[in-house]
Amino acid sequence: STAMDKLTVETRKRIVQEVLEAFPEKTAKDRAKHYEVAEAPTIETGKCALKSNTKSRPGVMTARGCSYAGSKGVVWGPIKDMVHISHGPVGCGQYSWGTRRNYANGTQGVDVFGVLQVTSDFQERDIVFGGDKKLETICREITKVFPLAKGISVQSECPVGLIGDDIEAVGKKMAKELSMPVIPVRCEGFRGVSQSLGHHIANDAVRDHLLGKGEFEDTTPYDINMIGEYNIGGDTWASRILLEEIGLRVIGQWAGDGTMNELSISHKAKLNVLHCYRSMNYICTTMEERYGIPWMEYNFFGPTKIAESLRAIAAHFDDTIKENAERVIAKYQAEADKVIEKYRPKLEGKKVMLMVGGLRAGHTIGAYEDLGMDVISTGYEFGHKDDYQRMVKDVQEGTIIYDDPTAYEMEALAEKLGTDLVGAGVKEKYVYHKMGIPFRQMHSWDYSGPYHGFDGFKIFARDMDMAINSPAWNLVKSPF
Ligand code: CFM
Repeated sequence: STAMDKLTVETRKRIVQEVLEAFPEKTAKDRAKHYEVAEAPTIETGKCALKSNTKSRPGVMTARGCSYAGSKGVVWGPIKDMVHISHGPVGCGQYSWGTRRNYANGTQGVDVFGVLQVTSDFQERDIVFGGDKKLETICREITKVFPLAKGISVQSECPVGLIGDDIEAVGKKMAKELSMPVIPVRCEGFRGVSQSLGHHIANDAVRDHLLGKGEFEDTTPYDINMIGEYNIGGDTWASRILLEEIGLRVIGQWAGDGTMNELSISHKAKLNVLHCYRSMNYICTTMEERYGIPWMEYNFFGPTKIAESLRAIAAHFDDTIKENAERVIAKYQAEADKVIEKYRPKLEGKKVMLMVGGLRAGHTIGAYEDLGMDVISTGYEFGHKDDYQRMVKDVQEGTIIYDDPTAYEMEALAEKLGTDLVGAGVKEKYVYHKMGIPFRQMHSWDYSGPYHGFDGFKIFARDMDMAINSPAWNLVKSPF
């Protein structure tokens, strides 16, 4: 590290302190524990000390979601040939409807059901007398209206747990009556401190109700599962073609554009490749323990990380696969170089501030760097210690890392750091637009995507250029 880097570290530490000074003393002290300014030894060792995965501080605005969001929205929702019931009042399903943009092949409402909002729409009488009878009726209706549905999941909203409904008993009864899995998921929103516990609960429900249940004899030495790939704007498809092109066979997509059967036969795979560690590490360790299937992480954001990941994946297989990987990397590198040549001059040195769920705030750093951009601050909504330990190895010295930052902290930092681009979610987006700061949604990719794979990198580069270099910024003046 150079003298310049040391100066950056000191300046950034001072900026964090200034931002937190606006809080009452107790709050400032608590929030300070959720910050770290990256220095060389931390980056080398990955020993990030910041506090994470704790309750958000009452009275400040957090970007976090809930357990139901983590189960229904993230893990279960994308399994396309099942009907997922948002069980409880209408709002949870209604206001999260269609916002994650996880694409699926098939005919919606006929053999795939992801775009539907199916809810038990609790009324006062359901809260008073219980919703179990209603749930039975809904399950029967689903099999009539959607005869091609392969199963049902019951995604509990808060009141279901509060009033003590026995959805497990309903699930058993209905599974028998309807001859298909009816899977109760105890993902009531009040559980845990964020959507993260919802991921865990959802993984456990998949483990208990689907894992290992399918039959599949026609295996090959090249069978893998893609885990923690959700097909946001087509991400899973852009990833999958690369894995197929190096000669592997994907037998299970977890869960983007995935089917119930794929999850049920996944225990027959030779390797699990894991994109989103945060949301699906649980099922990988379960499959490792139960079936001896090894797992490894990969990162398909930006050509540098894609090439590294393809080599690491190929290393688990024979020379043919390894040679294929080199050929595929060389083929796409030429394309990626053209993309970099076009966009890098317009994006070089731009300062990026990120704040996304539990993976992308770290995983996308390489893609920005491929375009010559600097991620100067980043953090997760709900990451755990192991996520930050992974992230810190990928940041530059002086990068401000924050955990579960409040809306105020983000805005103050964006101003003080002279940020050129903010990447976060829809709750943040319009605040920055009003501040005159370019913004991209890093959850839904706005209306764009995919961003995974070589195909995605082209779109990523174009979108970042479009946001930052739009002539609109010269035509408006923010009054704020
Ligand atoms: Fe994994 Fe995700 Fe993410 Fe996530 Fe999410 Fe998401 Fe996310 Mo939004 S599963 S942790 S709970 S990569 S929905 S597709 S973008 S917060 S960083």
